[in-house]
Amino acid sequence: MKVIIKTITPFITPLLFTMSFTAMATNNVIEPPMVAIPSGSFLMGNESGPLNEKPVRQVQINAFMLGKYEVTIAEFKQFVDTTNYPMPQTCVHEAGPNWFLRPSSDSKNNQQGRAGMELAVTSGSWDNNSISNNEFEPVVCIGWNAAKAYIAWLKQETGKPYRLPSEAEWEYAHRAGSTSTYAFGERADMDKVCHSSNVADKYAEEVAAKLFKAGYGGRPEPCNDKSGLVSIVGLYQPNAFGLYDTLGNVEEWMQDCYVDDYVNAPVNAQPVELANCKQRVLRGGSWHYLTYSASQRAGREQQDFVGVLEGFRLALDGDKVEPTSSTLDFEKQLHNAQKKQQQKRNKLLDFPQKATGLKLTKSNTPSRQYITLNWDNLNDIATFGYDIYRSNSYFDNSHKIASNVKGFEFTDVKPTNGHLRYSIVAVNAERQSPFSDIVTTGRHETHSLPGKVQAEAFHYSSNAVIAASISEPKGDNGYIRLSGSESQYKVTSNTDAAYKVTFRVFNNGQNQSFEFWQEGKLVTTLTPTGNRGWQSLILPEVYLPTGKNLLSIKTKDNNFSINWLQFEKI
Ligand SMILES: [Ca+2]
Ligand SMILES: [Ca+2]
Ligand SMILES: [Ca+2]
Repeated sequence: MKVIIKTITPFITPLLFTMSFTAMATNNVIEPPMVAIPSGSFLMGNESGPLNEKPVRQVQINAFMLGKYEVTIAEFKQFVDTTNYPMPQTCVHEAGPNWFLRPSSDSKNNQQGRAGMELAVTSGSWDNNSISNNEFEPVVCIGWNAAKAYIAWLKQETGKPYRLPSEAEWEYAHRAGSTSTYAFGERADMDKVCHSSNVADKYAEEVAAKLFKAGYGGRPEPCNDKSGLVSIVGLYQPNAFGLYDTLGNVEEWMQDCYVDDYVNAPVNAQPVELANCKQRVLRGGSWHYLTYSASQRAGREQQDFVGVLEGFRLALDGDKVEPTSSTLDFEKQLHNAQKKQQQKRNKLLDFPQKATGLKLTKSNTPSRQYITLNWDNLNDIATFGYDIYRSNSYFDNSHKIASNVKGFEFTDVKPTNGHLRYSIVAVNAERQSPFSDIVTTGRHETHSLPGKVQAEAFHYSSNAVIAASISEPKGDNGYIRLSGSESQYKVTSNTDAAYKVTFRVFNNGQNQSFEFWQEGKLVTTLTPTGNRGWQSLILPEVYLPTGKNLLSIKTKDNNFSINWLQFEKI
């Protein structure tokens, strides 16, 4: 029989707990499924990590039980419905381009070292916020205090001394015997994180861009866990102890008061407690963060902080707990929800792989030139076709010239004149790969004189970096940077002629010089002078015979920049 408690103090006294032990046991309350964690010892912290993970110490843990999942909304709902506990009605839950920060004129509110930004606290609650979407997701927008109140209620209802885990217990259980940097391995194994955890993955990057115009700096974890936001609990592989979602999904409140290091930390499973504790520890990262290492300590949010990224799971002393019928029923319903979710996810198309091996060939017919592209067949089931992009000069934006091309070859039958660049993108109906490497027609080009030769349209270079200048005119701002290197140009002069040559170069004020070579012979060395910035340097006269000439720019300096060379007949 369910015992209805109308009001309850959030911090229950031991006396009340003792009274409830026999009187209030009930079979109706959902008690979270628990997993037995064996006793043992482990090295907590990371000697090569940040200060707050040091010093590493050996910690002894007695056998205990830990929640198999993060506590869900469905479970938490029982507590709120039964007790009318005054749940927080504001929460940091609304994301935008700056994620959970918003502009603020009060510098006192600055967050995360960002001037003029504060946490976006808006009205929102555990049962009504902008992220939660399913009762089998972990409950969030609760804060540490309401988590404790739920636990006190559950204790009273069940007679079992449920509690929050200590930080030491949590790290021990999360590691489940592993000693690697991450519970699943090392940084090099990061593509595996998506099997076990909901983190800021490639899918999250895509969803964040769509929903919030936000992202993860284009560098999410290199895999797809198919959750853009929070997920229902237990969807990923459990760890060796049978725990789900310790890494990722939502961060988890610990019992411990946050202290900046482990100097005086206990060597057993006891939580750190301080008088007037203001900050509690959070562990395990979330869907919104890049993967946390096994020793990474998070959050230390104010104890009264209420946010959408923080949840919790329960601990219980002992090594065995008989699941109640409502617990079994809850898990059955959860499994149904997981199955449904899994079916949805199976339909999600994966990210196509980036195309490799792109090659360009020119085929000249008397009337016109064709450009043919070829690339590798990666046997990628997520790739349905390829979009083809072309830019008509080095710094023209690229335009899509063909969509969803099947196969591994494409011929551009209408190439424009000039230095074309091609790149391709593997696509399916939902998403696309990053752009492939670029191929260009710019090289192996012969320039007709008189005329302007763009430095970036070289025939050969030992190490030219192509870039665009913001201070040169638009449309003529492509240049190359040479560092102790060379770029060569094939030119054709229509007569034997003397030319005035103008070099458009950048003067960085450090007397950078460059050499102008003709057919393997040094013609002259030039050094820009005067004000810092782009300038035109003139070589008054150089003789070029009819036909092909090989010209070259060489420099011994670093980051020497040249935009173009202009040849005018004298
Ligand atoms: Ca994710
Ligand atoms: Ca978690
Ligand atoms: Ca140029």
